[in-house]
Amino acid sequence: MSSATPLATLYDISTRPPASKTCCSPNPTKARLALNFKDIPHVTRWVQMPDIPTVRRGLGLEACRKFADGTDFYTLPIVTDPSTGAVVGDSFDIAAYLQSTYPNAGAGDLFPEQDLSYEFPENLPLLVPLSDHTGKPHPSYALFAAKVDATFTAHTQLTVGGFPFDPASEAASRVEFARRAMVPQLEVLTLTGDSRERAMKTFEDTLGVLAAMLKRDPSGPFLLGKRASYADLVIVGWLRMFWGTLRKEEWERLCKWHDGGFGRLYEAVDEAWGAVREEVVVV
Ligand SMILES: N[C@@H](CCC(=O)N[C@@H](CS)C(=O)NCC(=O)O)C(=O)O
Repeated sequence: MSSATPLATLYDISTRPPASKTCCSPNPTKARLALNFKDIPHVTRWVQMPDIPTVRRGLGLEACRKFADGTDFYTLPIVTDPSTGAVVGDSFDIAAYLQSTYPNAGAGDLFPEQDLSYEFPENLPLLVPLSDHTGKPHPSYALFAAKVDATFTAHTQLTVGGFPFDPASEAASRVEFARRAMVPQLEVLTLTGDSRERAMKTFEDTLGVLAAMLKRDPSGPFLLGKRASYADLVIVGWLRMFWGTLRKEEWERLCKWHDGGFGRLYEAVDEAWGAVREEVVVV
């Protein structure tokens, strides 16, 4: 690759400066982890939350999510890859694109064969899905990702009080989130005291099934023991959200739940592939 080759770009949601240290949106994180896993040189472009629809439409992409009322929900991540002309606007599609375009790059196969059957906790409320997993490549991974999304989404009320909004768009983002939740102010949703403790306990219990999967191969921190895959990156994308929003003491507890599997997984993935590559000099 010559220095003139334009780099891939990851569009991520801007958070409190420096965003490279505070970013914690789960789906953009999954895309970052996949790009770094594949060792694809790229730059990160931070997008203010209210600008996402304009940026997405400007890149010629339709919305891949809908709000509960059926209207378009414009989201990130997006990855553009000038070496192929690809513009991909869904975290799972990005991982599948990287695997098919760069099969042997970086740490290798993102989708190795493995048993990802995940007994979905039955008591989880059915939420508007973040993605439609049907018809995707790597179907067992797509289904697993959809279930992991639902598992963590059911507990996002715990993240409300701590989200590191970028002050440049914080006021507008709060108004928009309150509108979506149909509450007068976002603060109304913040859990405190006993209700927060109960929510933490339910969260811990719900994560038991995933924790058991992580224990199947104790040779390493990943689902496949020593070998990481996209399934681990999906879990860590979500853990990152809780890393960035829970109180410090709560995050430390989460890391220790179920014999510490989530803490070990987060640390291993973050250390290997978590860094934000704001600029990469290619020679
Ligand atoms: N299915 C999409 C979902 C993407 C998604 O929900 N992104 C969230 C951040 S994690 C977003 O962009 N939210 C924008 C907003 O809330 O306005 C994917 O996997 O990429």
